[in-house]
Formats: sequence, C-alpha cells, structure tokens
Amino acid sequence: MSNRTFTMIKPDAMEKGYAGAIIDRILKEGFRLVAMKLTHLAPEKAGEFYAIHKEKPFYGELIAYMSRGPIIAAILEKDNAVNAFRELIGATNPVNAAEGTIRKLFAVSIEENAVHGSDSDENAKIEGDFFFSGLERV
Ligand code: FUP
Repeated sequence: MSNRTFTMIKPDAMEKGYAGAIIDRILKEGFRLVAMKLTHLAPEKAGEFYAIHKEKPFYGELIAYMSRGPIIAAILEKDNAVNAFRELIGATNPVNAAEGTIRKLFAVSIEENAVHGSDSDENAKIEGDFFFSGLERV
C-alpha cells in the first residue's frame, strides 16, 4: 500500500478563503506535505484531469468550475494515505459527509465540494505526476 495521496483545494474553497484552515486541518491529522503549489487550471487541463467523467452530464460544469479560479494542488504523505484522506474529506456530496469532515465543514454542494482526494494508489500517482515532476528547488 502506498503512503501517498494527491489533493486539490478547489476554486470554491479558495474563493472563500478556506485554504489556510483546510491545510491546517490536513497537517493536524498527521499528513506531511511532499509537494504543494498554487496554480490555475486552463479548461483543457481540467478536462484532461477529469477525462474519466467525459461522458457524465456534469462534465461541462465540472470543467468550468475547476478552471474558474486558482487551486492549490498537493501531494500528501501518511500511512494508508488514500483511505485516511478520503475519510478526512468525507463523502463527495457534503450533505452525506460525516460531521467534522472537511467537506461537511467547507463544501457547498456535490458540484462545488471544496477538495479533491485520490480514490486509489494508482490514481494518486497519476494525479500527482499530472502537477509535479519532483521536488522543485530554486
Ligand atoms: P470524488 O472521488 O469524491 O472526488 O468524486 P467523483 O470522482 O465521483 O467526482 C469528481 C467530481 O465530479 C466531484 F468532486 C464533483 C463532480 N461531480 C459532480 O459535479 N456531480 C456529481 O453528481 C458527481 C461528481
């Protein structure tokens, strides 16, 4: 089992100024930051990232939302990272998210749900590689 996962703080959470609180919560849960950057997805890049949802009715809105403002992308490390992080963020739809989870606290709706968390070790690697090519040094 891999000890890494990938996350994004999505545009709705960024717009509301929740980034600091979300990162604080992630660190307090014992995740270590492996890589992190603030970036802004072009619609084509957002479409590529969510290519798996291409045929879904919500795809167009998902791409418009994910590219409408800056996001923070990060690779996180902890034992059993993928499952531990999905537990921390809660269900995709905040209405169904458990009390105290990040989506329960900060998400608006299933469409604008504040954070992303990889759903498997394989996708964590693919998604991390999508944004980062290694630890950057200046
Ligand atoms: P999750 O793994 O919890 O991020 O959820 P999914 O991979 O199922 O969905 C990815 C994103 O698609 C969600 F974060 C928001 C969007 N989505 C919708 O807009 N409507 C839906 O009914 C389902 C997902």
